[in-house]
Amino acid sequence: MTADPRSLAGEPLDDDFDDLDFDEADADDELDAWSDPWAEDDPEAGADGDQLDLLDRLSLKRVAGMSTELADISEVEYRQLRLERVVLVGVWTSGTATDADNSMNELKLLAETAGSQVLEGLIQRRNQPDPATFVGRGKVDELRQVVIATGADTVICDGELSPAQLRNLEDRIGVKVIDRTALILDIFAQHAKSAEGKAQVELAQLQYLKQRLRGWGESLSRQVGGRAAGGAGIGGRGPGETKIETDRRRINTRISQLRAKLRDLDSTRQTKRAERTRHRVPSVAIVGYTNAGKSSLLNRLTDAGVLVENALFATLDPTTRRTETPDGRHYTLTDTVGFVRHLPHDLVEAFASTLEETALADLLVHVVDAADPDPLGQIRAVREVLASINAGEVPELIVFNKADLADADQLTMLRSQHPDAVVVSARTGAGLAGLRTRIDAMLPHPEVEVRALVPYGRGDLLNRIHQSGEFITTEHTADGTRIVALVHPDLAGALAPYNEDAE
Ligand SMILES: Nc1nc2c(ncn2[C@@H]2O[C@H](COP(=O)(O)OP(=O)(O)OP(=O)(O)O)[C@@H](O)[C@H]2O)c(=O)[nH]1
Ligand SMILES: [Mg+2]
Repeated sequence: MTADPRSLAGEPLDDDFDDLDFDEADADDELDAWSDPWAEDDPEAGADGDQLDLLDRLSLKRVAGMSTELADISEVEYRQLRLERVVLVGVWTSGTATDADNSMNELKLLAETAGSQVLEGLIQRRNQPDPATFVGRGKVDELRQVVIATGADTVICDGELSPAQLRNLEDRIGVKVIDRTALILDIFAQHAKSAEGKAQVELAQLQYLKQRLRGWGESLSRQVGGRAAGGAGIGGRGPGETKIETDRRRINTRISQLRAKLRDLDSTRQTKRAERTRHRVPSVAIVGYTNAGKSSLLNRLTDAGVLVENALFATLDPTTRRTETPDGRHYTLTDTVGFVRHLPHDLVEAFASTLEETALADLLVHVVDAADPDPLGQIRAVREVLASINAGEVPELIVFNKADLADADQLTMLRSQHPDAVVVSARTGAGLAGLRTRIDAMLPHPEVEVRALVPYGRGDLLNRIHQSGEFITTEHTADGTRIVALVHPDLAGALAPYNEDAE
């Protein structure tokens, strides 16, 4: 493999790891000092509704990142991310020291969710990441020393690295280096359960991998092409083809297969959606930062029994449940994948059909973890993703969750910043009645006012009004039920024979 043309040795030590870093002397203390919001397992953790597939999830925990089909593509070099003992590295370019800390803590949670043990965290203050080595070039040796001292087998960088950065760092440090994007993709791969989820994740991984084929180490040297190598395989293009080209071609083939499969799966979803639209069932999408309590809230509101876990990206596959407003109007609630700062673009693209549900919802219930160190930052990050999936215009109801955990000052601050928000605890159930009422108020309301005398034989019509419309008055008479109600046009049509307007 060609070395980076710029020699990395002998660069001036123009930048230092900041105070925040955990340099060798006090590394252990610093690491211990990290506030770890998940450090103590909460004995009540099972209390947010039934979780049908928790055991299933636990038993899946250590399964490596890539699916079997992929192993085929990657006799090459796709590295299964068996992250074991890792050192985290961040470059702090802007924002406060607290922001930098939060970002590293989040990286730590991501790494732990992927199943690795975090040995050390280093952060460097710099105007921008070094184009060749991410951290300053002078710092790479220092990083290498930390890796040796701790016995780490992987370095995880807090950002998206270019292929050249990955290659340079691996060459200089001598262990596997991955970036935040690969880490998130790995968690998604571990957590995907449905056929669609798996295909979406694999697609995103391949897109990511395709850009980085050259970044994956020395075994990707030029292969001896064609017959010289002992006979060209089917599809081999003869002498001179590089292994990278073959791999890229196979990846492209797999990508097309996955796209076709996802299109098929999407048509099933479209059918279901069309059904709901036809019946005028309003839809509410639960969105929010990962681990905010979206699934807990869905369980609380509907007894859905979906997985709740103190882990990032516990939910990947959408779950939709029917529920009703306090006065009996039906609507659907959908829980789906959580967001994160800098959600990898490949993932957003691969999950387009899942995320489309969100863009087409009548209302977004945006769940925010009120006990997080930076809830307002989470709101911004979620809104950015929403805008990127064309859901920026859907009406949004902010729900501050985990009110039982959040401190009173923070809640006061959040309330003043977002006076229209609802404060709840999915754990204790506090505020949920109020939330239902607010959802009801914000759902689209049926627009046609009808006055009709519905004969007693047509209880079905009254039932439809109950489920999709709103009664204003009802009066039982000898000839039937006299009603004034708001309904959708199709139901107004069905009621037309009994209309009393014409009198
Ligand atoms: N104390 C407290 N913990 C909560 C509350 N709601 C949820 N949790 C916990 O927060 C963690 C995450 O909850 P989930 O419902 O899985 O969160 P999510 O938003 O669906 O997360 P992802 O699917 O991973 O994005 C779990 O450990 C829950 O037990 C709450 O109101 N109070
Ligand atoms: Mg969830």
